[in-house]
Amino acid sequence: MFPVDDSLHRASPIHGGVPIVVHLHGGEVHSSSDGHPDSWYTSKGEVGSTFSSQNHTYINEQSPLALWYHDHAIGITRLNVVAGLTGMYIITSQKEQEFLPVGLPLVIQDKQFFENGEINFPSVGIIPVYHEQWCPEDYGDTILVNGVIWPFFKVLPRLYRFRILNACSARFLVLSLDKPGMYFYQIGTDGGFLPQPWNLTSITLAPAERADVLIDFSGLLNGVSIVLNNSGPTPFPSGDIYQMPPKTYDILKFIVDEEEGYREGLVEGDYVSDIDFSSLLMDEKPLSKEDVVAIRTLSVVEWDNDNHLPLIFTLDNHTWEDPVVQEPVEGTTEIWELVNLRINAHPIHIHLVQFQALDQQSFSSLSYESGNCSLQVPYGENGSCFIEPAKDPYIYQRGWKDTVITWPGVVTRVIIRFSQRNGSAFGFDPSEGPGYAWHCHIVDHEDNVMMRPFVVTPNNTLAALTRNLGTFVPSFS
Ligand SMILES: [Cu+2]
Repeated sequence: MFPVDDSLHRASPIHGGVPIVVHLHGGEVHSSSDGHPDSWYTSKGEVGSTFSSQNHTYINEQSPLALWYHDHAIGITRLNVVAGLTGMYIITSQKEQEFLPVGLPLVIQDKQFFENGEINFPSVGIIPVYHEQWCPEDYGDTILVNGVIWPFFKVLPRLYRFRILNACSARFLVLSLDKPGMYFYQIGTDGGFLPQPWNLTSITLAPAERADVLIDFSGLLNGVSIVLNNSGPTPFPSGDIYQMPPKTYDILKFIVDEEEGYREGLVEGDYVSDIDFSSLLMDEKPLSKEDVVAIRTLSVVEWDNDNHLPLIFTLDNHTWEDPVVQEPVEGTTEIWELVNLRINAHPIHIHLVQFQALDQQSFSSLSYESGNCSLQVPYGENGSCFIEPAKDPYIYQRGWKDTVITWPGVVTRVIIRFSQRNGSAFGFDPSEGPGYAWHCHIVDHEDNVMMRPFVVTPNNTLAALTRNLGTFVPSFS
C-alpha cells in the first residue's frame, strides 16, 4: 500500500509480500507469542530471524483490562498500523460483570485520505537524502473512531462505560466533553481498575494509552448533543494548537435519544455511587521502593541535523540491533528513570509488564548536555541538574500502566516488578524465546530505532514456588 524506506533497518523479504507480526499490547505473553519485531512472516513463507510460529498463545490470566493488538514488524510497524492492523482486546472477570458491562470500545485514530478514499501516507521523507520516505510523525487531518470518520453515537439519558484507546500513530489526545459540567469518571487505566476512581474534566492520552471511563448522560434532554473534543497540540506538547487542522478538535458526537439510544455499554444502577469499585480490585502485591534491586537511568533522545530536523530517535543511546543491556531478573523490582532530553514528549511502552509511574522531576537539559551537572546529585545540592523536587505523576498517569508519557526536560521514574501483579511468577517462562521490547509508541519513532530489546533473567526460586499454579497462588502481600 505504501512506499517502504530502505534507509531504515526493516523486515525486507526477498520475494515480496507484507511482513507482519501481531503484538498483544499490555499482554502477559510468552516472548515467542509476543510479536517480537524480528518474528515477522509473510504470506509467501519468508520469516524473520526470531520467528517460531504464526500461532500465538494468550493465557488471559491477568487482571481485567483493555489490551489492544497491532502489528510490530521491524521497521514497518508504522505502515502496517496506518494500513489498519489494530484492534481492541478486552479481558474481563465474572466479578467485574456483576457490577459493570464490558463497555464500548472507542478506538481513536487520525488519518489522512485522498479524495478517492485511499489513505494518504507521506511518500517523501523529511530529509530525503537521509531517509527517502521516513517522516518523524504522521498526523492525519481526519479523526476516526472504530474505523468511522467523525461518527455520531445515540445514547439513552443514562450512565455508560467506554474503553478509550489512543491508537493514533503520533497524535497525543487531550480529551474533553463540550458541555460544561460534564466530566469523565475514570475507573481504569492501561493496566485495569484504579484503586480510587476520579472525576476529570480532561484526559490526556498518548498513543497506546487507554482510559476506562464512565460518562453520565442522565438528566439530558432528548436531542441534546455532546461532542467529545481533542485539544492536544502536535507535536506534543510544544506544537501550536492554532496550527492544527480545524476538525481534529472533533472526535465523536453523542446524541441523546430516548428511543434509539444504544443499549450496550449501559451501566446498571443510575449513579456512579451505586458501584462498589473496591470489590473489583484484584489480589495484588503493591510495588515497593524497598524491593528495588536496580535503578536504570535511560535517555530518551532525538538526534537532529544542522537544521534541527530529526534524523533518528534513540533510547539509552543505542539502536535495536545493539546488544541487550536491560536483563532484569524475573520477580525482582527495578526503577527505570527515563530522561527525556528534547523538546517533545515520548510515550514509552514496556512489553510483558504493567508498571507504575513513581514520580517526575524537571531538570536543566542544557546544563546536563554541557556536562555541568549530574542527574545523580539530588535536587538542591551543588552540581545537581534538577530544578525542582520530584513531583507526583499527573493524575492521568497514575495506576497500573504499560505506557507512560515522558515529558521533555523531565526525568520520569517508573517502578516495575517483573512478575504478575500479585507477585507470582508468570504462568510461562519469560526467560525463554527471543525476549521482549521496550520502545517509544509514536510508531514513526519506533521504526527509526527508538526501540530496545530486553530479556528476563530466570529466577528459579520464584519459578519453583509459583509457576503454573495459575490463579490459586496466594498473594504475598
Ligand atoms: Cu518518540
